[in-house]
Amino acid sequence: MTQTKQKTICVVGLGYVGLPMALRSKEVGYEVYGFDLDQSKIDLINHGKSPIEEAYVENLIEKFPFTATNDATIIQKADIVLVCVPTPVDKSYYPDLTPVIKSIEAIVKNLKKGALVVLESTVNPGVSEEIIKPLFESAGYIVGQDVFLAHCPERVNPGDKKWNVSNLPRVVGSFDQIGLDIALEYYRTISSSEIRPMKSIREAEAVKIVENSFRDVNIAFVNELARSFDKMGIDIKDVILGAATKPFAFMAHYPSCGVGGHCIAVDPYYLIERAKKSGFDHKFLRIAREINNGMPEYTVEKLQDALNLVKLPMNGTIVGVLGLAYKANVDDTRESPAFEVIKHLKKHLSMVETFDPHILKKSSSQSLEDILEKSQAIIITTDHKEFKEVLTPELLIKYDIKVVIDGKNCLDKDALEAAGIIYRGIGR
Ligand code: SAJ
Repeated sequence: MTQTKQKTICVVGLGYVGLPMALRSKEVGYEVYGFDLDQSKIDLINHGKSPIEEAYVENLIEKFPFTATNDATIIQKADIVLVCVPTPVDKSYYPDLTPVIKSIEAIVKNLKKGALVVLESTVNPGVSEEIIKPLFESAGYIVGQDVFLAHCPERVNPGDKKWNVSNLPRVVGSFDQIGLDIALEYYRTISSSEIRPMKSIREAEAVKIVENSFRDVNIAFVNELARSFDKMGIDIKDVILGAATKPFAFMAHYPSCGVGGHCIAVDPYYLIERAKKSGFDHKFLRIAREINNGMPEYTVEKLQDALNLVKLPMNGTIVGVLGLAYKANVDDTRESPAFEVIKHLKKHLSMVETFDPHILKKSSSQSLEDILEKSQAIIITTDHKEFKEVLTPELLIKYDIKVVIDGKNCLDKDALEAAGIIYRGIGR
């Protein structure tokens, strides 16, 4: 513990990744500062309030307060700087490293000599070598002497009650042994699990991209199956649950109205684009992305087929979209398929109502009853517990909801159909 007390941490980027890291570092005894551009976020943190709906953060933020600021000179205090900023893609799905580059530029101007800079943001193999290291060298730093660089890909899983930064296994890579050793000591102080040193910083960068591309292609696999089984009248949820009884060599994934979030929907593009520069085309990753990106439109096609059965046109029908978050029980809308579903509904001139109990500010209705009152048909785009536990046949009949499109296969198909409601899931 004495070692940690001598070290100061500065976290650059106080979001889903940076905030847990700052709080955990304070909890184990480091001196901690946070740097962010968003003044409203800074004010909340400095008043012991969490700017995000995340249990781990909400539990620690009052107990382990730290100073947040938008003054980059705070970085001068740090022995270890963690870069935890977004790595999105632009409209044409091209990687956007602007937040990372801007963060490194601020660090270059304010770094204490001999400090360690760890990039936690997800990037493709090569970013540390080809972009980050040159930014330090062009400012006169000698990497491995004046500054040490490492990569430890974040593994934050929003809403996860079990895994968090205090118990997650991590991987770490660096350009040199000193940088690796400092990083290993830090991460072994904050996490009780394995911290695996990687052969180099490139392997560390590749790990996260591989983890998330693995998930994306497996989701695409079941999304394609869903479209095939819809034509053959096979219930894919039943098939997946059946396959999941196999105790080895099968890992269940589930079809849905789309893949959202700042990880799975984004990370494969980083690898696709970088590999292209080395002359390799990731056909399989590209096709998986196309399949997943096609699910919102497919979901709206299912609504169209169902409305035909009750002689309701898409044009003018009021459709309630239940859920704006990209996954259950979070308030994060990044890359959420709900917005693609809404776009396709509007293309068909449907009237759209929205309700998400975790994101009321962006909802047109402010309660479940309100949206059911207004809607003739509904699409479940997020499987929040507030929907799964409440949307019974009785409630839907009370509000005369004739058609239910279950974009997350989270409702009881048989019960709804027995009540005379037209139910369509994704692959069931
Ligand atoms: N999704 C499906 N079918 C599935 C699983 C997910 O359609 O079988 C959809 C979700 O609805 C969501 C998107 O994919 O829209 C992403 O879901 P996710 O459960 O992967 O959630 P994320 O984006 O929070 O992913 C995080 C990732 N963690 C990190 O990047 C550190 C991912 O690596 C984890 O595998 C994932 O959590 C997890 O396992 O929960």
